[in-house]
Amino acid sequence: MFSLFRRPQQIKTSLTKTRTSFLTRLTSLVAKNEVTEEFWSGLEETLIGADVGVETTIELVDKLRVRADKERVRDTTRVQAMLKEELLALLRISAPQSPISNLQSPYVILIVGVNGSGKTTSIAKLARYYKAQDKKVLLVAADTFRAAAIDQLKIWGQRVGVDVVAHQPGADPGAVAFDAWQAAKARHADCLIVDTAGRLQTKFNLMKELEKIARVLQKNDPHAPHETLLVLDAVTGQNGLQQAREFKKATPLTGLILTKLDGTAKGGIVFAIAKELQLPIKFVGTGETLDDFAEFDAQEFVDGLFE
Ligand SMILES: Nc1nc2c(ncn2[C@@H]2O[C@H](COP(=O)(O)OP(=O)(O)OP(=O)(O)O)[C@@H](O)[C@H]2O)c(=O)[nH]1
Ligand SMILES: [Mg+2]
Repeated sequence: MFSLFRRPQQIKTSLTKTRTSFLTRLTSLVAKNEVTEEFWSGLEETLIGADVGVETTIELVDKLRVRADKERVRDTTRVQAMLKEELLALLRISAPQSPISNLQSPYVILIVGVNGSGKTTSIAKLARYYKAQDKKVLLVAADTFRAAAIDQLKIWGQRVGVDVVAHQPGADPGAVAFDAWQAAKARHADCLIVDTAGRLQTKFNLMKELEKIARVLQKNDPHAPHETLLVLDAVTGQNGLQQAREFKKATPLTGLILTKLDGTAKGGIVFAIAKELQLPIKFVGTGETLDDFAEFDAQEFVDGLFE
């Protein structure tokens, strides 16, 4: 939809590392041209190697075997085509992007994730994304745990040209969020994006803090936050999936931002995430600059793996 934001082939380009390793292995399997036991176990290894995950891989390959039997498929290239179809089907839960409704002003997006996953950078990218749609965006520095985190968000705010609401380091993140919501209302902002801490003394504290921020926002608007997006670093692969499970237990997530797709050969994690968490991937980070951000597109993603 907002094509001004998407460079052609952006997702495909960011998948270079994943494709190089996945497609090389797949191509040599398919070249043998025989659907044998060895072929199936090779396919399993290839998928697990791309970090599709053991559970998701086994289910996928079982499904393909049943289909191949039923449709009397002997040809490996046909199996490859079936694999592409099944991978795409796994991603079909991906919801449409998050259109900002004028009815929910401000539209509140809470950004959560472990430290270093790319939250603050993604917030800057997201701010720019909505700004490009003529939305007025306000950022909230609710990661008050690290002094540098507040400064970092302010610098991004300046670069993107959006205001940042911040308190002193160590301040109560709930109080910052409360004030920021009031400021957003007074300034007629369309969208409020909340940066949160990725690390506190304990994981328990972190989850409690996220709950508290949400609760405080709800004092202003019972429907806030309208979105809670988990930022996940694709490089961390299956560990990222474990983090996602923990966040999902603590906060009602509405979707994911998958960062650093450009830095990993394990882009197959996308399938494990979709399958296991049943959460849509809404955006992907494809590099370190503001431009390196795209709406997730299942078709482009799967095409990018095979071409
Ligand atoms: N290559 C690449 N690097 C990224 C991407 N997104 C973020 N990064 C880098 O990842 C590092 C951490 O990003 P931050 O945005 O500071 O992460 P954070 O989650 O806010 O970290 P904390 O505030 O410590 O919790 C930075 O060096 C970013 O430039 C991406 O899509 N691709
Ligand atoms: Mg940060």
